[in-house]
Amino acid sequence: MSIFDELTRLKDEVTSEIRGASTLEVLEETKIRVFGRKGGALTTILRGLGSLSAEERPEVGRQANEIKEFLEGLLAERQAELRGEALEGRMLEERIDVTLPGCWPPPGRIHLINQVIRQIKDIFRGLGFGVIRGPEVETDFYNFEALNIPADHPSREMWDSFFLREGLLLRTHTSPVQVRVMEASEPPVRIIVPGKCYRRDAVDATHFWEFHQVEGLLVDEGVTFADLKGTLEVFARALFGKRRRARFNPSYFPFTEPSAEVMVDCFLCEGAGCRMCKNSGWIEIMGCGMVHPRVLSRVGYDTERYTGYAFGMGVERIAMLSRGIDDIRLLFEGDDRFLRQF
Ligand code: 2U9
Repeated sequence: MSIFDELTRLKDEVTSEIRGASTLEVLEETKIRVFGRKGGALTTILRGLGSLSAEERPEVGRQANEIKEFLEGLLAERQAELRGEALEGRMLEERIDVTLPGCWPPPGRIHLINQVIRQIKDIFRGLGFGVIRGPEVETDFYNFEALNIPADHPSREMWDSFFLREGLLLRTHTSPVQVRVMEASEPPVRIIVPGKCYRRDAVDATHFWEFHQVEGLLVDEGVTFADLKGTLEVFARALFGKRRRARFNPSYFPFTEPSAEVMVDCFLCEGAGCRMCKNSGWIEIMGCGMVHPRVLSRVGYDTERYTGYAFGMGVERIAMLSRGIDDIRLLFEGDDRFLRQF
């Protein structure tokens, strides 16, 4: 076979190979086989030009180069075609429907405890009380001494505490904040103090080592137990319903005298007796009393001129009563299946 026939055959063969290449990989193999520097069919022919006779060389060279250019053009064309097809395939495969509804990040919500705190705050704001917060780490003085709870006095047993280093502890109630406010200002004082408190209580359905309180304090000239009763009855009705009645049972706290626990008639059975009120018709919602004169004089208030009342409630208790929850631990577990109900 003459060298010209060989060139023609190569051209025909490679042309149909390129046209028939179904993938870029197959095309690449063909390219290497024909144009590869080492052992490429066309490369070998071009390299061999030197050994041809002087008459043959120019014509063979011309034809070989022509074929080279032709095949290179064809290869590039087919490559572009295959690339286009591959891209189209990927576009089809990865097509997204932008009209489908997106996935919705669940919006956060306010924890039930903070919902109840807000409710309580709103009611007392409407009655002219300011809202104050204070430190959760306290000194023995502010948590106990200033509140007429001396060291070694049996009444300290009412508050099992978490003690920190050197006389510091986690506050067992928010009362130290009221002491600090009284120290810093003269009457009239009219505040409520919401916040977290800590007690070393054994955990059960109604006790947890951390909990929330809202306490209140009002000090002014001429404040009486009647003001306390009227205010807390208004509060109880705002929270538990217009028809509620409040009752005050005698109690004891070192920082108030006299002291009382506040009962409302059961909002479930209207006082007839049920599981909620343990058949008594009444539910205890908070404690209160007239601020002990010793607490007032400790902060330098003139006890001849000023009297005051104070009250305190456990927010978890209020939340559980009003929402029918029977285990306080549910409020601290952070399980959204429970919390999202509220
Ligand atoms: C000052 C003076 C008096 C706050 C008061 C109560 C009654 C009370 C309990 C309710 C449930 C605590 O969370 S609980 O266990 N609290 O019954 N708290 S009077 O008296 C004060 C506070 C501060 C300076």
